[in-house]
Amino acid sequence: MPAYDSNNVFAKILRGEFPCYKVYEDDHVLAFLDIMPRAPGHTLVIPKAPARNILDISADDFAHVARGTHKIARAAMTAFKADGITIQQFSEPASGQVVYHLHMHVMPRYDGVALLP
Ligand code: DGP
Repeated sequence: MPAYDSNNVFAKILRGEFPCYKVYEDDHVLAFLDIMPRAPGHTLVIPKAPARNILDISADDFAHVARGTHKIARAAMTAFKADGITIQQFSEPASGQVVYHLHMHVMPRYDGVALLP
């Protein structure tokens, strides 16, 4: 697996070099709206620690990501009056990963409504 590359767009967002619509931030994670939403309120939760994907992060650092994802999923249910939540995470090209800084997709879902492609 290639090493972490700090030129990726989410690293630039973390450094403040690229804009984002911030939803939540603490010492360990940042959450912001996905630029290509597959559902209303589609949010990405990323670690501040440099990690290419879930295969490249310590269990301790991932615990912070899990905690942030849990918080965002519950908040999104209320904020977007959703019926459910889909969590997705892609690691490495074979899975469909495009941006190489670990991110959790948090997507509000509605009864009978499919995700956008
Ligand atoms: P993937 O690596 O396959 O999980 O897809 C990357 C996701 O990141 C995709 O849903 C679009 C989103 N994305 C890509 N570039 C940007 C960006 O500059 N800003 C934001 N907010 N989202 C981005």
